[in-house]
This record gives sequence, structure tokens and C-alpha cells, in this order.
Amino acid sequence: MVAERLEELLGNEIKESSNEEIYGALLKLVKEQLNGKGYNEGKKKVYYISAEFLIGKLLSNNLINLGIYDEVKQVLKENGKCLSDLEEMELEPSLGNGGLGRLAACFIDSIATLGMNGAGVTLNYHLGLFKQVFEDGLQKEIPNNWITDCCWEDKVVNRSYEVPFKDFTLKSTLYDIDVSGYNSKSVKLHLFDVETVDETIVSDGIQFDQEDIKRNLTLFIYPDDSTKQGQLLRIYQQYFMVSNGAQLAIEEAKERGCEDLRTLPEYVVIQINDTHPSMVIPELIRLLTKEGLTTEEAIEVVKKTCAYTNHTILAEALEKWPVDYLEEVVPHLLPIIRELDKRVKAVYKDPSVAIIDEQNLVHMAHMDIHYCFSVNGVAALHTDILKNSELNHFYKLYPEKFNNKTNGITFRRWLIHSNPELSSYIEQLIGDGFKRDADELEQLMKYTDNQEVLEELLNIKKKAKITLKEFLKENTGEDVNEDSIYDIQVKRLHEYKRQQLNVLYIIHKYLEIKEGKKPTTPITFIFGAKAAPAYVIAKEIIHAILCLQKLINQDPEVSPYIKVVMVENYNVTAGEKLFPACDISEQISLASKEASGTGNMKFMLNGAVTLGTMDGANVEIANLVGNENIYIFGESSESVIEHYKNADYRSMDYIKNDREIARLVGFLLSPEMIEAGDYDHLARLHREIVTKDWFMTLLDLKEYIRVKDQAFADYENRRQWARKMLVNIAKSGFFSSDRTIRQYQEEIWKL
Ligand code: BZD
Repeated sequence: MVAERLEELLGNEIKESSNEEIYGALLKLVKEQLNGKGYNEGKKKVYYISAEFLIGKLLSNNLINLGIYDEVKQVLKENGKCLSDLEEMELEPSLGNGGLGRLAACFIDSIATLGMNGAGVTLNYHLGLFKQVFEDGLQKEIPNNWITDCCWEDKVVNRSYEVPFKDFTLKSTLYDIDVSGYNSKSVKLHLFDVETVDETIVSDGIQFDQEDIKRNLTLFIYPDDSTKQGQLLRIYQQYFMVSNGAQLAIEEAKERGCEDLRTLPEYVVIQINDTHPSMVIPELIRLLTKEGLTTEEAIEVVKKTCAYTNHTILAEALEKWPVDYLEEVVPHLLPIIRELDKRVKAVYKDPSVAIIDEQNLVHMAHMDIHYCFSVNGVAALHTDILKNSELNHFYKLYPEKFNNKTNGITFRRWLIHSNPELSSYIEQLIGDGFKRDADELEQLMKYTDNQEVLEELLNIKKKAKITLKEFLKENTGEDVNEDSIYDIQVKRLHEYKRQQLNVLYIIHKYLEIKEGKKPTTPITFIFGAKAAPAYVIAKEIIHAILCLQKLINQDPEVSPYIKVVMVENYNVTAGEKLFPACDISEQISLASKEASGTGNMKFMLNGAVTLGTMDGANVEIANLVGNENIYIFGESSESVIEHYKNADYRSMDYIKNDREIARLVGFLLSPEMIEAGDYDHLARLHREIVTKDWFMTLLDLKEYIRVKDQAFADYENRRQWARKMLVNIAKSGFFSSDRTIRQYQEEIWKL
């Protein structure tokens, strides 16, 4: 059936057509089928508003969800074509920075799969997140013009809204992407845009005129916000997104029969993904009063309509906008925000819960907590920290609002699509029920002592490692040994995630080998990470990794035993190759700082063993798999929080009191490193670690080395290791985003 339709669409035989032609026809075929299935419906609808949706490539995912992946692959093969060649042609929409954006994409997949009435709302960033390239050991950012070739978006003709700013009004254009559910109907991802945006104003990397709002509004995702202009642009973006989202929600509610907007909460629930969409609160109040509700009534409606998810306790990531900036962009929201603030101050004298503080900063999270009916964290530990320390003042005011929703990932993309070998082997063992009900993976536990199964798991891992080896060769030019241990840390580059801790371990290993102590099995240390363009120290850490890569891989004495490889432009597509091939998953954030993590779940699902701190969802992974199937190290979140409270951590003390630590840190400025890289860059990183080390790298260094060495030693017993892999896969069902979304539905959305 697929073959005939494809040839109809091609107007030609498949074997006579080019890959470009087949790709175009396949796209039409997928869109037809998605359309034919229709969309989830219902009286009440959830709007998941998020500044980011990191959806990844769509072709294969859609084919899987439509249930025609195998058929298409087969048909193409019979005609001498290869589906993976077509996949290569697609550019990845890079509409997100990292975990938060990818989470939104997994959630939309689950909302569709579970048949819920919902939609995503975001912006149509033309150049998305920058493409990362390495030049002279440094990160350079260049635009990723994914949109010009993207055929997944449909321009919607009949939905356009006016969004008022201080000096002008912009009319929006809407683009929709159909997000398929697994064997189910679709939901829509709405991407709002303005027609006047102009990609040609970008020059020299990702530089552009930040003041020319009409031409730059949706050019990039979160441009540099270290400057006032950058922050103003961000406010423009956020307001444009939420005003469109709120207008859409109201219009659609009316279409679904909402005659009296005081009943809006029966028709609409808005999930605010971090504080980026928080202006939806005053905007919805503004729109409702325009429709005739009193301020009192509008506030009551909003309080029953909006729910807030917190993704971080990092102070610098909690948005606080100066009143002046809001005056410059959205002056019409200020009377409303002041009114909301006044009401809070009338009831609560504690200045720490005010919306507008003494310095005239508007605390977006505070506004969310006062005016949403639900506040959730993204992993059990994170929610506990919110309740007991970070947001304790608020928790005492509104204990009933706080709840936890541990993150999840869609197994369609992160197992079935990215690791078909493992997926079909699991199917062979326990049937295909796990594809709809991830908890069925638990049935794998009956094979923990089955030698044949354990052997096959190792075989599958080996194949994935060979595939990754080929990808690494192409991406980085480096040759890695497929029989080495693949130790992988892929995630955004941030000091709290502590890539620098991993760097210090590699230095330890390098020095050991130089002294004649060689690892039994070679190790490949793999990194992938983008640094925010304005985040200087993060970029210096990338430089240090690239220096080690050069130094080690070119040293014939060391490179047979260890190698370092940093993937360029780590993104969803690269992740799909990395997760299946991993042996050891590095989740080494400073305890209390990683709200959840979701890469940790992807690795676990693909049979990697976690090496991590008791942070975020690692805690839940540890509880599920048990101590013998995970490597935990480092100080607890409680004791880290104590260190911050007492301000008693001094990295210099660790350097003074421990010669080994001093040697490893000192190596950053060794002649070898300077030879491989650049003194100024290395010195800046060195200075940061010695004088500041805000995220306490040295606190956990010794224990990290000890536990990591233990993991490498345990790897030698292949059977034992395979058993750990199996247990990790079997226990990963909890981390399906279907489970997470069911909980949002049952406890928050109540669609
Ligand atoms: O959200 C991440 C957290 O750091 C992870 O621990 C968590 O697993 C995921 C999903 O809940 N947060 C982000 O990814 N945050 C951002 O990307 C971001 C982007 C712009 C501004 C501030 C934060």
C-alpha cells in the first residue's frame, strides 16, 4: 500500500526517483496519513506554553508513530534506496536549548499518544539555537537555518492575532506542526511568528541588530541576554508568545462552547513551562477584562486556569525583570502586575514573597506561585528542595499547591527509533506491550541470570558502539576503539553539571598512564555540549576538553589506552546515536543543582550504567535499580545546601591540603596543555577553579575518582556488567513520559 501511494505521489517509479524526490513524496504521504487520523478532542484542553520545543527530526518518528516505519524501510530497500539516507537529508529543528525544550517535545508526544486534547504553543524561531563548530579549540556559533528546508510546517490562514507593544502592534502569523501520537491521533504544535522577520540581518556568526524588533523577533532562540538589549528582546519574545497563546486559548474555548468566560477553567488549562511564559498571567487578565469581566473575576479565572512548572533552583536562572524594562516593552501589563503585587502585599508582609521587590524587579516565579493553582517540581528531590528550602516561604503559604511530577522521556524516540536492535530484541523476549505500557519492561527481570540473554545484550551494545564509532569518525575525525569502554557525558555545558570534574578525572588517568599504570580495558571519554554564547567559563571548559583531546589522542604512549572525543554540535540527532552506545552515563552535577535530568533516563533505558551524584532523578534511578546497579558518589544535597548556607567551601583549602588534587588542577596550566591550547583560556579556567569554584568541583573529586575507577574495574566482569545493564533497562519503565503526562492529567489538568 505504501509503495503504490508513494509511486502515485512521485509520478514515477521509486527506483527511478532521486532521494530528494522520495523524501518529498514520503513527507506528503506522512502528512496525508496524519491528517487522515484527525486530532484529539474534548471539552477541556491543555495549552502547554513553552519558549522551547526541541522536537528533533520528524520523518522517522512519524513513520514509527503511524506504524509504517518497517514497511517504508522495506519498500525502499527493495528499490535500492535507504531510509537512513533520507533521514540524513532532514535538518533538525533546533527550537530549544536543552532538557527543558526536549521535555516539552516528549510531553507533546505523550499528550498525543494518550489521546488528550492538548496543544503546544511556542515561537517559530527561524534560526533556532546556533550550530556549534570548533575552531582552534574554541566554540564558534553559526546560524542554523533549519527553516528554509522544513516542510513539516503548515501555514494557518485563519488564525492571526494583534499583539500590542508600547510603540507598535504586531500581527502574528501561525505555523502548525502535526505531532503524531503512537498509533493514535495527533495534536498540534503552534509556532507563532511575524512576517517581517528577516534572516538577512544576521552577520558575523550570530550577530544581528538587537533593536530592530520587527525584523528580529523570532530570529533566534534566547539570544544573548547578558545585555540590556538582549533582555528587552527576550521580553518582546515572551510577550508575543503568551499573548498569542492566550488569544488562541480564548478563541478556541468559545468555539468549543464557552459562552461565559467566567467558566474558562472548564475549557482551558495552561501549563507554564518555567517562567518564560509567565506573562500569560497578566495578559490573560487583560484580555478577559477587555471581554467584560471585572478585574476580580478575571483574576479568579486565571487562578483556576494556570499551573506552573519550576525547572531550576539556580538563582541566576530565575527570571526577574526590571519594572523599567517592562515599561519599555509592555506598559499596559504594568498596572495589572502592580495590582497583583498589591494584593499579595496586602495579605503577606514578608518581603521575600513579593512580586515586585524593593529594587523594582518583577519576580516572575513569585507571580506564578501566587496566581497559579499548581506549582510542580520535576523530580522528587527537586520538589522536596523547593518545599523545604528554596521556596519554603511559599510552601508555608500554599502547601496544597505544591506537587511533584518526575520527568519522563518518550520511549518511541529514545528506544524504538534510536535503538531498533535493542527494541526488537526486547519485543522478542517479552512481546510488544512495552511500547504502550512501559512498565512491562519489568518483565525483563526474569532474565537476569539467563546467560544467553545477557550475551545478546552485550552483542547489541557492541553493534551500537560500532555505529557510534562511525559517527564519531565523521563528526570529529577521531578514530575510537569499539572495544573500549564508552564513558559519555552529553548535556548543556554548565559549571553545575561539572564537566570540569570529568576533565580532572581524565587528567588523573593520563598521568597514571604516563607513570606506567595502564587501564585493563581502554576507555573512550566522550563529550557533547553547547555553551551559551555569553558564558565565558563554560567556553573555557570546552577549550580544556578539546586540549585534552588533542594532547591525548596524539600521544602514542597514551592513546592506545584512553581517548577523548568531543562531538561537535551536540543535538537531538547526535543524541540518538550516543545513547544506545553508552556503557557509563555521567550524571555528576553538584547535588541539589540538577532539577531532574532526562539524559540520565535515556542512557538507563538503553542499558548504560549511571555514574552519578544523588541529584535530580538520579535519586529515583538509584532507588529503582538498587546500589549494585549504579555508581553513586559525592556529598548529599543536604550537606551541599549547608555548605552554601555557611559559605564554608574554599577550593583553595582542597588544593592546599591534598597534593593529588593540587597536581590535577595544576595540570590545566602545564606545558603540555599550553602547547595543545591557549594559555589565556586555560588560565581563566584555572583561576576560576582555584579562587571560586562556585559549584564545588573539588569537594567530590577524590570520591569521584575512586568510584569511577571501581566502575571501570567492574566492567571487566562482562556477565556481571550485562546483568547491571539488564536491570537498568527493566527498571526504566517509570521514566516513560506517558507516566508523567498521566500524572499531570490526573493531578493537575483534569481534562
Ligand atoms: O530542565 C532543565 C533542568 O536543568 C533539568 O534538570 C531538567 O531535567 C530539565 C527538564 O525539566 N532546565 C533547562 O533545560 N533550562 C533551560 O534550558 C533554560 C533555558 C532558558 C533559560 C533558562 C533555562
